[in-house]
Order: sequence, then structure tokens, then C-alpha cells
Amino acid sequence: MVVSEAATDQQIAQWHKDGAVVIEDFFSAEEIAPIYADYQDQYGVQGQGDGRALDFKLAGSVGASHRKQFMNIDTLPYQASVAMNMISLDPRLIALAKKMLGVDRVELYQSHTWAKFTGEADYDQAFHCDFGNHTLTVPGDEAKSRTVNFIIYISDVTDGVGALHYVAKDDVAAVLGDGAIVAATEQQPALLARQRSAAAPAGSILAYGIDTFHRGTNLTDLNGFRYTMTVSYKAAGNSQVGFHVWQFSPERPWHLILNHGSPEQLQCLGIPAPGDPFWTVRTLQLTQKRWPDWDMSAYFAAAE
Ligand SMILES: O=C(O)CCC(=O)C(=O)O
Ligand SMILES: [Fe+2]
Repeated sequence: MVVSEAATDQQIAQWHKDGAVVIEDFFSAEEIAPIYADYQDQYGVQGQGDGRALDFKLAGSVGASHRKQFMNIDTLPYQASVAMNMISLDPRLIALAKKMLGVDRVELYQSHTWAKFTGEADYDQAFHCDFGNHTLTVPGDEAKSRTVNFIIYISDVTDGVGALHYVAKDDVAAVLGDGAIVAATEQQPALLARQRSAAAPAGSILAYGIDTFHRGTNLTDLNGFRYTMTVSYKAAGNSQVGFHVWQFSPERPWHLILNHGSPEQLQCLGIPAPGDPFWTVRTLQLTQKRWPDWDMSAYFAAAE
């Protein structure tokens, strides 16, 4: 599928200009349904708490990140449907990430679930950029050295269930000056006054970047819940940026991905494409022995 069917040039331009764009109907209801069912099985619709909103903020504060906000997070690969495993590597996401970053090849460096429930935490956070735990340096000057971070909406995401709020780059510059990547406590109210909501129905995605000011917001609907996935791409070979280390968890259900991924999808996890010099008779045979159900015929054929 060509990218233009899933995201318009105007939406891509908006991502560059504002640092964020919501794209509705990116995934169809049929594509989301099995994943919604996985979330229901895994997380249910009620967290710890009585379903009524918590508010732990100090008077006048926007909120802050704290441990309880980060419950109900799992990392790829998931003990769940193939659909849930493969959506992070959806060809439309890969194509969009390539286009946004302006590169030919990208790598998936983050994929996790997140189920939030009214009353399980006060999810209000201060405005921040995500580069703080995605790189040891700072966001680069060019798009290709930064990232595209997607949030995939598995359930409807309204303001009542904690839609992410962001501030467009021009508005950030008006408050913090050009190129600022941290906001002080006293600057938070001015950012708050300019925040935009990323609320949208299930099947939508939000694309933002590691240099985009945003914050999680609290769930206030009675018995509300929010199911989302966070899925991030970087240019292939950008070793400045990282989050998960896929290789560290061989005991997890990798077969759900290996047995269903195309060479381009698997290349996003660091697996060389068919024809790559890595693939010799020895490496092909040993890899096939390690993952017997992975159909490696394209890799064998390209090495002949
Ligand atoms: O889940 C969200 O809406 C945003 C959370 C967030 O920005 C974070 O934890 O860094
Ligand atoms: Fe964040």
C-alpha cells in the first residue's frame, strides 16, 4: 500500500511543522478489533482503584510523571494474537516513518502496550520531550537523526480518558524560545495555555517526535480506560537512539513475528535482508535450526 492512502502529504507536512499530527482512520475497525480483544483479555476494563478519578497534583501544578502511571505496559513480542504482534511493523507505519524521517530504511526501536484506567493513577504529567530516555544526547538538527513516535489508538481516546496533549513547535518557541528542549516549572502554565489535544477514535494514530513537547493527561471519566500502543522508529543505523533491546528476550514469543513478518518488516528489527552478505550457507542453516518454523526460503534463494 502506498503511504498516501494512509497519510496525506499535508499530514506529513503538519508533523514537520507542529511536531505532531493525528491521523484518523489509519487502521480499520477490522484491524483493531482482535487487538482490542487482546487488551481486554490481558488488562480488563478496570484497573486497581474504584474507577473514580484520582488527583494528586499540587495546587497550580500540571502534574508530574510517577511510577503508578506506568503500570500495564508490556513489550514486543506479545503473548497475544499475530495481529497485535504485527501491527507495530505494519507496512503503512514503516512507509510513513521512512517518509517522515526522509530515509530509505528504518528500524523499530520501541513497541509497548499501555492500558490506563481511571483511578489507578493520576496520569497528569508536566510538558516534556521524550528524548530524555531515547538518547544520551539531544534531538538532532535534521529529521533523519530524530525519531517518529507513533501512538496507536486501540480504544477511543477522548480527553475524558487521558488523550495526550501537545504544544505545536511554533507555540513552544513563543514560550521557550527557539530550539528549547526542556521546560521549567514556571513555563508550564504558558505551555498549558497553548496545548492541543490528540483525542481521536480507535484506529487513529498520533505521530510525534522526540523533540515534541507533550504530556500524558489524567483519566477523569467514571470507569474510563484507555488502550494504546507506543511504537517508535528511527533511521536504520542510528545508534544514538534506543529504547528496547529485542535480542535480550529470546524466551518471548518471537515466532509470532518471525513466522509472519516480511523481510522488510524483519529488517526493522535488525535482521539482514535476503541477499545481505551476512547470509552464508552456515548462517542460513544455523538460523533456520534456531527458528524451524520461520519460512526462510527468500533468504536461501537470494544466497544461491
Ligand atoms: O500516554 C500518553 O498519553 C503520554 C505519556 C507520556 O508522554 C510519557 O509517559 O512520556
Ligand atoms: Fe512522553
